[in-house]
Amino acid sequence: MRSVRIVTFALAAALAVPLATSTATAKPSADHEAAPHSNAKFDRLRWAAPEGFFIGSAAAGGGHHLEQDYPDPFTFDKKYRKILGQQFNSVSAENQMKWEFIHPERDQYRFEEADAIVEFAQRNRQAVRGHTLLWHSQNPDWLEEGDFTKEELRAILKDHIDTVVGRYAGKIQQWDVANEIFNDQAELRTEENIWIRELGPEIVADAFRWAHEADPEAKLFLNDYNVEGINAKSDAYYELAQELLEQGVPLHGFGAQGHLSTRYGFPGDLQQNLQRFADLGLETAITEIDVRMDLPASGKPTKEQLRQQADYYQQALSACLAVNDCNSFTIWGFTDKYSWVPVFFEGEGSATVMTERFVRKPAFFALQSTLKEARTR
Ligand code: 9MR
Repeated sequence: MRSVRIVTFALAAALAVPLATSTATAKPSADHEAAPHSNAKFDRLRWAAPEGFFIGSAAAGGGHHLEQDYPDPFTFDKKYRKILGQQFNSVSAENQMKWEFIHPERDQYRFEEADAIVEFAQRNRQAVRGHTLLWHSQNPDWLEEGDFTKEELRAILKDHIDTVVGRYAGKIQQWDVANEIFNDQAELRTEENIWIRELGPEIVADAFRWAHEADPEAKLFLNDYNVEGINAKSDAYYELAQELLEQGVPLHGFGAQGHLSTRYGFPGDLQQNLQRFADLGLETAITEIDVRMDLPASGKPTKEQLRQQADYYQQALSACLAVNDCNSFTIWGFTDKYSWVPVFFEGEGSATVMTERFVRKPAFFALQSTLKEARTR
């Protein structure tokens, strides 16, 4: 499915003046995009961050990108790679470690792209978030449509976890072991999720155990969307987390993805929600934040929309910074050029912190100043 991409080049001109103020050399013109990415260390998000705090971005590639008319962003967009390396001290594989990508045939793994991300991260002294091992989506046809016995399926999952987690052992900071296992009614996805459907809910605990055996250093996470606030779905995770911990399952963290929209209010109880997981002894993380909006006919967000977006990013980051052991905050891409949002939500977009031409939006500066403030506290 191809869909319309909203072109927001005009934004560069509109935002040039206010956004250029942080660097003395920035020229107030549409093509000043080269200037703001100065080499000044303190100008970068990763250097603004407090000691031990990880500010990350998805590394764009695979998934919806395969249907767009540009080459693989992480592999081929030099400017994109440069900013990814400079600004962030954590990266997540947007699609490159998902089953359909990394395990396209039963007896065939495809590691090139995932290897490249891990190597890039090591070169740039970045942590890596691994995503993901047990999910209902983006599974290869050979798996979803295969005719396997329960024993075979169990062995397939264990082999996958041993192989993928084992390959990057010691190099992945956090793994999203189980992704989106509850639906929006806060029920376990007992039909959609092949593993839970065929092997029962206990398979979730096994996935954590196998991942832990394969890489005892990696922190193992549950991860989902619409679990930012306290609601039925995050309650379901809270209960599950307690059960797993009581059983001695190596569960270490809870990730709230953070796919927010200005259509809905900011989840004001985010901090309180993260805190209750922290109180269980878990780490927490914001793993995939973006803040989409309904774009006007011009395709260009208004100043007020950008201000509101900056406020959402800032509030989310502040909530994480306020909770002990919320040490990782990842944005789901840093540029609108490669955002999944316009591809999946017609009429919505501008969800990331930089325009398609890498011009920083108010949201970028909101993150930067919030990090700096936390560092100097
Ligand atoms: O950003 C990803 C996009 O490229 C893929 O096409 C899409 C397919 O489902 O998945 C996107 O990433 C998702 C992530 O893996 C899990 N949480 C929701 C993210 C946005 O859909």
